[in-house]
Amino acid sequence: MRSHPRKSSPFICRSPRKERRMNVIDSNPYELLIGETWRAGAEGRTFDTFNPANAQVLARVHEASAADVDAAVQAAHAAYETHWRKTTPTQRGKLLRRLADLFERDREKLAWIETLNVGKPITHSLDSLKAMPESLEYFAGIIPALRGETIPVGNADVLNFTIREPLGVCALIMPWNYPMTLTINKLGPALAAGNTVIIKPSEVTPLSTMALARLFEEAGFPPGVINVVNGSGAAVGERLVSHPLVARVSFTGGTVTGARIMAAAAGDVKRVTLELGGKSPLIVFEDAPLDKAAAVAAGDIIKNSGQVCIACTRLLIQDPVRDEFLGLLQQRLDAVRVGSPADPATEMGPVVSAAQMQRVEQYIRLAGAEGAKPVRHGRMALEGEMAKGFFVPPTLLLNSHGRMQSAQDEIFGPVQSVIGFADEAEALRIANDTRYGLAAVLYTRDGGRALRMARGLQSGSVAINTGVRTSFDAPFGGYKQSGIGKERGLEAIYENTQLKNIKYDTAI
Ligand code: TXE
Repeated sequence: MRSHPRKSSPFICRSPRKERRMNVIDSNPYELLIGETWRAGAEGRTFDTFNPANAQVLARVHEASAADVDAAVQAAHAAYETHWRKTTPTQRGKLLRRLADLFERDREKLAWIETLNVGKPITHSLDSLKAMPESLEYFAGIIPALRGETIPVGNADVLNFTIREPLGVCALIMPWNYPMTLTINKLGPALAAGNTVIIKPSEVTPLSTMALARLFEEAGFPPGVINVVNGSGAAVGERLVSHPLVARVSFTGGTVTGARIMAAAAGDVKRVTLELGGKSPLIVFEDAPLDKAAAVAAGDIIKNSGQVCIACTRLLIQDPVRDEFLGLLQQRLDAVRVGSPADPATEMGPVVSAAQMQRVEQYIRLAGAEGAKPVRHGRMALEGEMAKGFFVPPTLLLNSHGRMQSAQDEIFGPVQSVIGFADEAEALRIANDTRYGLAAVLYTRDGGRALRMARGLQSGSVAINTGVRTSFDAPFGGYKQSGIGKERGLEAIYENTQLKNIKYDTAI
């Protein structure tokens, strides 16, 4: 039995009506999950986590010490060696399906927690969690795909074949923009492949993961298979990534942090999967359905306040249709309701933190200084305590060009640079002129041009005449400094394994 079980849900406001008050407070700090115990950090330190819509403290969370990180790794290693690596695909599949059912049962509650801690409008939180049970079931279902093959080698007496094996202990380091969906996306394939895990949520948004962690035990996962440690990247994250018993690190976050993690993991040649930043182009040719393209452009800036790695934050518009396209886009952005994430009518909430708000505002000022023209849109409804929230309105940086710093750096807020181009060659040149390569969208009715562009774009995902929307069953990952490796789909489960070649001389 795990120690200190909570008697009831720590989230005291369960009904949507009450939650509109935006105060979900547990007087006890959230504990760490290490092996079979829920416990405080060994050094007794805690940190606060906030509601970005009103800057109020939501809860306190125990911070892991170096000794706690080591204990979590030891627990995950022991669980892997003693039993988890020997489980059958059916046993692992059953547990993942049970977790999927429990997630579905608690989906609304988890969505509210995400809304309170991240600041996403509740309609968006509910929508983004909808596919999570199916994602867990998908990974349960593809475990039997972990097969090897027989290889006809030169000697007829020799049987040569491959088997896929798990890696061992995996560290899952999470960002703050989609804490719940990204955790599920990493957790599903890691466990399906037979690894044990340690999750480190972002210190900015730990709450929904802590609520999810309560379901692991209920689903029947044995102690040590899933562990959760909280704390800063510099202390807890770095310790985890450099631990010799950690075999693989899967990280989603900023490119600078990704490079640090890669360097820390290099010491003992750990596997790394890095899903990093982006500065994705949306390219609109003169023959495009402009209204549809404007809807996708507006959606990308509004959704999660633009804090989405695949958001198209560079709008490349062919010169003859620039004014018409901008008119349509600005009309949409002017109508966006910015306000309380708990209100179902709200389309855009705050950004995640005061630091992120300052960073975004700084970039808007920088764009002005570089010669772009920042124009703010949206209808802000910020009454009462929300006046203290971290809100930034949807902002277009008109008259930008591709080499401006504001058009090169990932801003991670509701901001888009608007850049003109004359022809296909120029569009491709500007689109590829960035250190990132995560996603690209293009709108044109010319099929040949669409395919030429899709081939030429240096990007891990390309969407033609539709927005980029990731799904759990299709591979996702960046080119260039947007990352290494693939998540989701079959590739994700392979990424969590290593391939062994065995040969056997049958003549002996
Ligand atoms: O993320 P970090 P931050 C981008 C976005 C944003 C910028 C900075 O541009 O403005 O990153 O955000 C942990 N060893 N994205 O600073 O630093 C950290 O504790 C191990 C893009 O919040 O990348 C957290 O759990 N771990 C993005 C996680 O890494 C470390 C999503 C992410 O933190 C660590 C979020 C270390 N040395 C931000 N340092 C996307 N790709 O979707 C930090 N961490």
